Amino acid sequence: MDKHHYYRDTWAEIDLDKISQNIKSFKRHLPEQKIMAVVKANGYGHGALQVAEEAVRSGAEWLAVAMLDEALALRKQGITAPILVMNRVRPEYANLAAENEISLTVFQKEWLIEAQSHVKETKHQIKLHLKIDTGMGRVGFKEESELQDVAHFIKQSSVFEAEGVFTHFATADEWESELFEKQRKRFIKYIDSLRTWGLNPTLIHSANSAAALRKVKGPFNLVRLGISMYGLAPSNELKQDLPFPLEEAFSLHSRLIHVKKLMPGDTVSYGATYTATEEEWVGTLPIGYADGWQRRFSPGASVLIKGERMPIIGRICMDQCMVRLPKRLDVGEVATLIGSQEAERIEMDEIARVAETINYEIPCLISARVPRVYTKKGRILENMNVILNF
Ligand code: PMH
Repeated sequence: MDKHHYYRDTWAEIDLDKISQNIKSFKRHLPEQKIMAVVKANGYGHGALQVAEEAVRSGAEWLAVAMLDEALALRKQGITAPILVMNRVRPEYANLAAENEISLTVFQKEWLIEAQSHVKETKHQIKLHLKIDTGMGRVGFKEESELQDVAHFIKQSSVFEAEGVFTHFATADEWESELFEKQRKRFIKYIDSLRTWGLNPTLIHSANSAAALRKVKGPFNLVRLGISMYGLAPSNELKQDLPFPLEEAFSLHSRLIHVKKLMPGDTVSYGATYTATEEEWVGTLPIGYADGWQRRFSPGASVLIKGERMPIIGRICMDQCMVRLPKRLDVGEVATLIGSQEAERIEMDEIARVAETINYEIPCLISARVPRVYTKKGRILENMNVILNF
């Protein structure tokens, strides 16, 4: 049996050409900057390995993930590009990271002391990116004195190498943000301080997608691209004024598995929240909240069948949901939940709006139960079905 095959009638399609186009657009937009492709959370639900490969092919020099497990998985699957783990890895695993040529993020002096005590040999230098908290309030050095101690500690150490220094913006996706400017200035000040203490990390990075789209100014040489690489805008505000078009890579599809006629008064799904007012046709799709097609999408979300919009009705169940059809349609008909059919389109942002959340959350939560189909030049390259891949 082909371990990557799938048998269910629901699948996500990831158009790798779109990822490539987005990266190439950024390279034209910011020719002086290196690109770090952020592929944490299984590539925002798109597939970390496939996105990482495509990103590197398209000119990204670096990859970023949130945790060591994600980085090791990429290494195991043959990815050789440099990888940064952006969150805290336990100091006792610093060696494991170094052996796998994985760069780590540091934002605590104690971390360095502990990590050093675990390092038995210095064959592999531990490559570090210093994280500065300039206003995100999440992780990062805040106190100048601590940073100064750390700078000296690293300078004197034969174990550690300060490969990079970075910060993260909290409001880069808002045009009129004072905090954004404050963070930018604070970061530049920290970089200057590091230099006076004799530490000159090669990579200096601050930008996420939003800051990269608006070309944040400073002595920076790398941008960390997540959401925009997948073709989604970081906010509705920035979406109104993009410097180049972003191409959505992710689409979601299913097929009608049942079609029936309702009589006036018949109800649909748990809680009987939908009641037919006339004779109507209803179709069932084999996708539900366990697939990440969340309960809060109904009422509000629609699907496309034969290029026409149709509303999801009643509560979304664990494995299924129902659609009001304009007429009798055949079992097997393709329904697009995110993506295009003929002239109609359902954007990720439409679903995010219905769910009162941000577009980031939607593909991230499309679960492992939904097989991913990878396409390039309109042809299927690979099917990935985690469920059967054991
Ligand atoms: N750098 C860091 C440190 C991040 O946490 C993220 C995204 C990115 C870069 C990429 O940002 P982008 O997708 O806007 O381009 N992190 C998160 C997060 O923690 N929650 O939502 C996005």
